[in-house]
Amino acid sequence: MASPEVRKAISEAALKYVKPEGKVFEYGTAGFRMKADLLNTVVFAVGLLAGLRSKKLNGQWIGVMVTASHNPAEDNGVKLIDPMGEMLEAEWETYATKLANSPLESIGDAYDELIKEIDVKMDNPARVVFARDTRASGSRLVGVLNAALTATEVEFSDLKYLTTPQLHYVVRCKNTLGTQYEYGEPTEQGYYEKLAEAFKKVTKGVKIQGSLTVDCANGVGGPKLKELVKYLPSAAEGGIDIKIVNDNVINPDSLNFECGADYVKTKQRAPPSSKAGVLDRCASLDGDADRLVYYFVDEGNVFRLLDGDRIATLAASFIGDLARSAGIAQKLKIGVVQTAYANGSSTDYIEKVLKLPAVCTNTGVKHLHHAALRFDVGVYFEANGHGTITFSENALKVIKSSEPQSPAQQHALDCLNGLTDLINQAVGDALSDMLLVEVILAHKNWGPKEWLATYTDLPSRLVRVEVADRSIFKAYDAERKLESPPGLQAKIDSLQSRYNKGRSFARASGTEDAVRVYAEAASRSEADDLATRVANAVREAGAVKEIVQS
Ligand code: NG1
Ligand code: ZN
Repeated sequence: MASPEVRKAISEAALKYVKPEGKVFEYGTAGFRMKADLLNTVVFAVGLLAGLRSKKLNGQWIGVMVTASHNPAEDNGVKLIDPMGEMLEAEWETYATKLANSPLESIGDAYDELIKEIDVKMDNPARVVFARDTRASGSRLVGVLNAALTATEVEFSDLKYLTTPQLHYVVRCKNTLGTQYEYGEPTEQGYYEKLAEAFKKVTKGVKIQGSLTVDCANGVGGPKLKELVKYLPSAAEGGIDIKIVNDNVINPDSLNFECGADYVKTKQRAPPSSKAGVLDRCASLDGDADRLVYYFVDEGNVFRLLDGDRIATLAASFIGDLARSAGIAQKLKIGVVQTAYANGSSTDYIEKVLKLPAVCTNTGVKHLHHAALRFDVGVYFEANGHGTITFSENALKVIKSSEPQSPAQQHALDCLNGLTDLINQAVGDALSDMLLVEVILAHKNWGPKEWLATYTDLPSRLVRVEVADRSIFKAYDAERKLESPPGLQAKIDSLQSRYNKGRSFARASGTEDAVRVYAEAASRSEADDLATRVANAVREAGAVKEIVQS
């Protein structure tokens, strides 16, 4: 039980907020995310829970990130980060949901009930570190977080503005400091130094050609990339010639507006502001810099997207080659983890050309991350550009302790070693992923055209369908099939069988009030047609249910 002082402080602090009437909150794949003005009481609840999570884990640091990623400027969100920089353990998502929905008048009781249910030792210390993206509502929400942590006597550190992956990095560093798993200096500067050091190691002997234009979605990635550039070698010294665009964090409305990774991926076009020339490498981050996509304009003036699937295949092929050159391929189990949104051609390429296992999981990086941990080297990316690579303890041991038999083996081992530092193993990180792509392209001596030539994407279409109640859409088989509403899956199966290389599925979004329909097929018109037909079937099934319910 909380002490009477803490109970009193919670009640007094909670009085300042008003819970939006009739709104049910749910901790989803991206934490809580919605219109920023609805979030006060949710953030308050998350603050209370963060302290409990830390106490439960004997005072390890827990992270709280205030961001709504690629959502519009008027939204915001909040999510918890576990000690190793990973997403919050699934069981605790239900506690977060419970606390966020508890009436304010009795939030102290709900807090005490949770302490009992989770069996938290209240004498343990509690430590929380938090940060936010550049949204205007962030400072108010951080104030709410501060109030919850103060009321519950939690030690906390406010790191102001950070990218989401930077906070994940700091959390992992803080909790591994002084142990054999030490991950780096637990500061923003430590993050830049670690990346820059690793970048120098892996670019030894290679030259990075041309320039890279980075669209920062007018989010926190802009100022942070500018900072990172200060630590990297200049183009003249063998570094990357980085041109930063869409880095306006002064006008809050410009965030993610007609720019950023989500815009580029979903619209399949460059931001209208783009001035890139033919074959220029371009990249887009999202609003909190955990997603990355590349693109370019080819000689025929056609826009070409290089999405998360492309980054995954590029990285898997490079690491596979390095492991072979280093003579350690037999000792490392390398695998790629994707979701159902991965283009079918990328999966074929992984299995048939790279000859690596490809695993499909539910949407949401936490699912991919866990599946990746089953490999020695687990490459995981969502098609939208969110992902990273994990190295098992065995992989690190093999890479660090193998005796090279030749200069070529030495070079490959050094490069692999550098990669384990360059890659943010806690979470998908657009800045780290960007350096990784640049390094690989330089090693392979490839421009974006050669990268694109590895395989040909099947034309695909993603449609958002609004239905009365998305919760009736229940999926299974890594969300590739629907068990409810009844009859819908059979309809989708029958539709997709009519198209050459047709594949389609529908699932309820975890972050928006909608059902998403994905379709791919051998030609653009077939993919569009299949998507339209499946979307109609979803709309009908949703509407039928609505009538049944009323
Ligand atoms: P939902 O809304 O559940 O489809 C979206 C993305 C996920 C993931 C989460 C979290 C797609 C199709 N879906 O989830 O991949 O990134 O947001 O941000 O891109
Ligand atoms: Zn994001």
